[in-house]
Amino acid sequence: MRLGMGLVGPGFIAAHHLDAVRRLGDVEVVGIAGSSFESAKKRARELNAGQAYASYRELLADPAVHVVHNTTPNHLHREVSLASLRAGKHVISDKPLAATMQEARELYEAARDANLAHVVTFNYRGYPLVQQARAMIAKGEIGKSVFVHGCYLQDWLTDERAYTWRLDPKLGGASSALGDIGSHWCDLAEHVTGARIVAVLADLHTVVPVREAPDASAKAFAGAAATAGKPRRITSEDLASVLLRFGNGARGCVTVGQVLPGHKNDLRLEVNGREGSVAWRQEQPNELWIGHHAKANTTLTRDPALLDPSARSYAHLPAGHPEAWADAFRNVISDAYAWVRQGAAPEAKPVALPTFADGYRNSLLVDAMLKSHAAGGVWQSIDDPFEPTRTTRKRG
Ligand code: SOE
Repeated sequence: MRLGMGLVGPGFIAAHHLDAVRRLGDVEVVGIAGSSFESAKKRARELNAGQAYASYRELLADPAVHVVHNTTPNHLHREVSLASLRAGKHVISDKPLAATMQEARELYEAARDANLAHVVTFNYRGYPLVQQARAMIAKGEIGKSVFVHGCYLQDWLTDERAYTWRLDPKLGGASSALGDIGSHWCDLAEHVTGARIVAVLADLHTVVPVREAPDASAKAFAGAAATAGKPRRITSEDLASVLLRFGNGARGCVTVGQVLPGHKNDLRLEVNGREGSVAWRQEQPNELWIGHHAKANTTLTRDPALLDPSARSYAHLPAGHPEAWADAFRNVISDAYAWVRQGAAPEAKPVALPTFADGYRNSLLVDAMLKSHAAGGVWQSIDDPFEPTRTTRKRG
């Protein structure tokens, strides 16, 4: 059966959702909804994305749409995802799952009980060498993990004339850099190690406390505005350093920032075990560094023939033909549609596919970091009352 997709919120990331879906070959792009009928029509033309709907409710009423991609700004995630689930649609939401921890929990509970696929685009899981690192750790190849560290650094907010809705707590949520990109790192660290972060100690900072940009709707990576606009006071963080403790005893730390010249999309994750280490960098995604103490270190280049069977299906080209961001994104979307085709049964969920449970879990982490900082930089444990990474659900 050909599945139909509808997209709500045709901004920066929408084109990549459409690209990923088209590459699957068996999904029809039915149409898109935006902030107005006019904007939907314009974007539908630009993206060749089927029909334009006057509102997202109209899109949800269309029986040809089976899966909704929610790529709205954060403050609309809850409303659109909840309405989609209630309309019986499978949902693929951009991260963060919602603007607040309470909203994320509400969405997780609604998804858990809905018998529908619910996916959050923690897309960095889709890289073959990320899956390779996960498989190696799960198989004990680096021994007991003792240290998990890295960073997620960008520079697109360096200029004080750069602005984005992500910096407005009403639209982006209380956290900016941590919610936008720290969230990706934490998800990846937990996914790769198979261990939970159980406590955090965070130091947050706003390097650029006043911004002068005319266009509040500017997209990520849009760069500085040509002219200065009215000054806007910024309260959310653009820089963060966080110490971490994992449930398996490992220690960790991560630095996150979006005002760091030269760093474009610099996500790095390293895990040191008692027997060896693995390290991966998003900007060199076809290489996995494998470190040893008493023999030579190696670099594993992405080669389907050399990958663990669990990672192999995430690599599509032979060695020497680099794969990157769009390919990893497509892998996550491909897993999402595979789950939909299996009736979204919890036991059929591809292991690497991030769900609303992971989105909720992630919001608990970001919330704990905000609390840790607000309390003056104290250890804050993660309040995780009901094991949300299990995708159990009530059967109706
Ligand atoms: C902007 O910081 C952004 O687009 C993030 O929102 C994405 O999650 C990340 O993948 C790339 O950078």
